[in-house]
Amino acid sequence: MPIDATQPYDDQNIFAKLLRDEIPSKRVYEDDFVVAFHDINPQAPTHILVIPRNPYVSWDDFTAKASDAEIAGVMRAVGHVAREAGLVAPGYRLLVNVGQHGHQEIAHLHIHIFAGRPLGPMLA
Ligand code: DGP
Repeated sequence: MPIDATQPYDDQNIFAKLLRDEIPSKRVYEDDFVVAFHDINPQAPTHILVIPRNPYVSWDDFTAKASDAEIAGVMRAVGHVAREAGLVAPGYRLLVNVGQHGHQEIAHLHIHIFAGRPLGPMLA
């Protein structure tokens, strides 16, 4: 079920638990700003999620509240993860779902990285 992107942050969401290592994940990268891990239900041969360590419900929450340094740190980390995974030459797609119409299901900001095959003009 898609979430309401305007809801307060709930520290019992799945990605909050994943950050606290209360549920397992296949991590591929982490730094001061983010943790990156494989999506449990991949929609492409490579499907990685990058999430901020700090508690933001959505892209809206993040861009409204995060410092410029944190926004830069998260964006740089996304680029780093894609580069380290060898995705730049073949290419990849970034996606952020927001709220009901965006079909965001987990109420902790996550940036999708899709790759590994030609993705066509749109995923939706
Ligand atoms: P979205 O629709 O943008 O909220 O995408 C949520 C993604 O999160 C979806 O692709 C599946 C993934 N996901 C859900 N639960 C888990 C989990 O427990 N572990 C991992 N690794 N991914 C999860």
